[in-house]
Order: sequence, then C-alpha cells, then structure tokens
Amino acid sequence: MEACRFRALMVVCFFFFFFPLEGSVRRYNFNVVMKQASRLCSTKPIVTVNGQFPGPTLYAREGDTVLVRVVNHVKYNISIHWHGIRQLRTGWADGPAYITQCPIQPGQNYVYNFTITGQRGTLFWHAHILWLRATVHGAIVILPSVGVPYPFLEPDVEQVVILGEWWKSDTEAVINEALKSGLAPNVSDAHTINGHIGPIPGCQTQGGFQLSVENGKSYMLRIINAALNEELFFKIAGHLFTVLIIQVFGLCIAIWKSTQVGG
Ligand SMILES: *[C@@H]1O[C@H](CO)[C@@H](O)[C@H](O)[C@H]1NC(C)=O
Ligand SMILES: *[C@@H]1O[C@H](CO)[C@@H](O)[C@H](O)[C@H]1NC(C)=O
Ligand SMILES: *[C@@H]1O[C@H](CO)[C@@H](O)[C@H](O)[C@H]1NC(C)=O
Ligand SMILES: [Cu+2]
Repeated sequence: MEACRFRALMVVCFFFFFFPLEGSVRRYNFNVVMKQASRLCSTKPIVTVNGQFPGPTLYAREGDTVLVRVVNHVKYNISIHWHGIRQLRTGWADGPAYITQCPIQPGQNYVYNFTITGQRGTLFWHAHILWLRATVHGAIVILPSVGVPYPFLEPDVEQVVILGEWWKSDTEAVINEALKSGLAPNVSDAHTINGHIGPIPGCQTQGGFQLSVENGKSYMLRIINAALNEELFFKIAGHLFTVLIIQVFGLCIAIWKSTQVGG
C-alpha cells in the first residue's frame, strides 16, 4: 500500500517536471439559437451562439483540452470550425460540414474535443456550413501555458475586436440568390465592430463599439476579420499603434516590435 502510494507520487512528480505543458480541460456550451437583431433601422432574426453576436470568446491556455458541446436549436444543419487550430489526431473535431463530420441536425448535439498544442494567440471559430458564419462566429484566445510570459511587454488591458459584415436581408437569402444567378453575392450593407455598426441618424442603435482608455496605459487589441467576403483595413483615427503579431491560419507570420502604424 505504502509502496503503491509512493509510486503514484513519483508518477505525479514525473509528469509535473517533464510535461509542464499538460493543460487543464475547458468546457463550453454553445447553444445555437435564433435571436432578433436590429441594425440599420431594421430587425431580422439571426442565427447565434447563446444569443450573442459576435458569439462568446473561447479562452484556453496552450496545452489545454477544449470540450465544446454544441446544441442545435435552429432549423438549419450546423457545424463549427475552429479556424487555425491544428487538429492533431482529432480531425473529426475540425468542423467543416460534409468533410470531417456530418452537420449537427436540428435538435441534435455534438461535442468538439481537441487539445491545443504548440499554438497561442488569437484565432476564431465560425459556422462551417451555408453562410451561417455571417453571425455564428467568435474569438479564440489562446494564452501561453501557466508561467510562460508573452513574447512582448505584458499589456495593461486586452480587448478582442471582431470586424464583421451586416446585411439587411437574411444572409441565407443573399447566398442562395448568388448561387442561383451565378453572380457575386450582394455586398453587405454595413460593417460591424464587435457587432456594432455605429450611430445612424434617425435609427435607434446601440451606437458604436467603445473602449475607454487611460492615458499612459497599454492596450492590446486582438483583431479578427470575421467578414465573409472582404479584406478589411484597420486604423485608429488620430493614433499610432504597434503591430505585435500577425497570425494567419494560426501561424505567426510576422512580428514587429517597434513599427508604429499611423491612424
Ligand atoms: C442535414 O444533414 C444531414 C446529415 O447530417 C443530411 O442528411 C440532410 O440532408 C441535411 N439537411 C439539409 C437541409 O441540408
Ligand atoms: C476527449 O478526447 C480525449 C482524447 O481522445 C478522451 O480521452 C476524452 O475522453 C474525450 N472527452 C470527451 C468528453 O469526449
Ligand atoms: C440584392 O441586391 C439587389 C439589388 O439591389 C436587390 O434587388 C436584391 O433584393 C438583393 N438580394 C437580397 C437577397 O437581398
Ligand atoms: Cu475558418
């Protein structure tokens, strides 16, 4: 009995010293539900995760296992893709409908189960069927393992900034029309920052996205382009900012430590 306990302790220590990246398990519930949303003086039902647009941010540390239970409460088949996550031996958790899985049918659910290995930074998740990703998307923030610092000075504040597009029409109608005609889909009616389109004269809106800042503090923006069909350019009027890291498909493609970008 004693020997057994000792051996168990040794095994625990072994793992502790030699596998410091062994992470914890993060559990998320994604309920796919319809939600009435008003923008540009008009209201339409949109498909969302947990009634949020953009959807919830998924936080994890490098080495963590992520379990996302997706429950489909809408009339569409759905699947969720974890954009840029390297699915090592978990291809069935990748998400593209009809490629790595059958879509989750109305009333059904599916648990995505994957481990984040050798990656950190800002990625995003989105629906991977039809055009549902127009409103079914959100950030993935992967922090370094416990005790591992950022490769730059720790910012005072972090903020996810998701750039998106908004159509007054139902987005499924927009893509269906394009598929039928063979022409390009209609251009969106507005751009959004974290779901906000900004003040429109004569419309009841929630205004634009606002981030209050304090002079002298550093702010790290985790900027995501979740637009379906457009390249977007980002500036902060009247300010300079430093580009820390650019990530494409989860790969870090460039780091500038001192370049300042004009606004
Ligand atoms: C939904 O997905 C199932 C397979 O999971 C498929 O058989 C069915 O045709 C799909 N429904 C629609 C409307 O595409
Ligand atoms: C997730 O995957 C791991 C590794 O394959 C497995 O051990 C674990 O039981 C899975 N968890 C769930 C809830 O499916
Ligand atoms: C696409 O744009 C055309 C031209 O403005 C308009 O007639 C049509 O209704 C639009 N389609 C959808 C699905 O909104
Ligand atoms: Cu993607």
